[in-house]
Amino acid sequence: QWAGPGTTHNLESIVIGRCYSYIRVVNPSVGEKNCLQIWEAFQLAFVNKDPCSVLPSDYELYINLTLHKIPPNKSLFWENNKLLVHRYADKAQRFVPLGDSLMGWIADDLDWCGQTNYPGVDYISCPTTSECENNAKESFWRIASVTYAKISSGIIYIMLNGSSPGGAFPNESFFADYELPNFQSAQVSRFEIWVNDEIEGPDLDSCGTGSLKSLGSLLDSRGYTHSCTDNYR
Ligand code: ENP
Repeated sequence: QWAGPGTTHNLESIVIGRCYSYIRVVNPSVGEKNCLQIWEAFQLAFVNKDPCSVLPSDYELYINLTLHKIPPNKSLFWENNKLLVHRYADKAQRFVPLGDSLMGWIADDLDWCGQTNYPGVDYISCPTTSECENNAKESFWRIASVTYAKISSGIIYIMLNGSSPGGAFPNESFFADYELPNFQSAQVSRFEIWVNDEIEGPDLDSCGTGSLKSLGSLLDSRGYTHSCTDNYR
């Protein structure tokens, strides 16, 4: 029925397992969390519901239960370079991008959506954002992005892809729409932008030109100091 992949099988086991794995092995510094309650809060947002009627606020309990501090200077935002960012971040060892925080770690690469009929979850297909905006995944990442930006502090790092055909900084992006408006200016010292081209890839965009100019202006208009480095090693 829908264009997106259906719910990942064994979702409950994966969510609960990832939660325990995160708090016990990956990043025990976040302290004790109730993984069963976290699963209950997660499924509460979408199970047995119309897959196009899930709002970001439906995940509020999940966000509150998974929340932990992100150390200053450890936040890393990105666009179109997921693999590089997460290899570099090294499971929260070097940086803590949203996908390496508990709320993002649990959901990363999973698919999920509900349906009103039995069994309450659609394992066949899920709506994409072009089919309906208020879908289970989109709403999840929206509230997660807003929350992550709000709790980020110190130097804020942004890693972008200089070989991206649409420009390193797409003007419609989670960063522009949900993160940039939600930084707490009093706790942010400055922005450090890295523009990395793909290995052997084209150099389509770089610091100070094209889409990076727009990002610079957006940061200026909000009064933030920023610097940019091309192909930071
Ligand atoms: P894409 O399209 O390159 O990659 C999206 C994939 O990364 C999906 O598999 C998604 O898991 C997972 N993911 C991890 N963090 C996020 C996320 N944070 N997000 C959406 N998906 C995420 O990434 P996008 O869509 O451009 O998003 C990058 C954004 O993440 C940046 O704004 C960055 O600063 C932010 P799943 O379960 O959906 O398959 C926010 C939105 O941290």
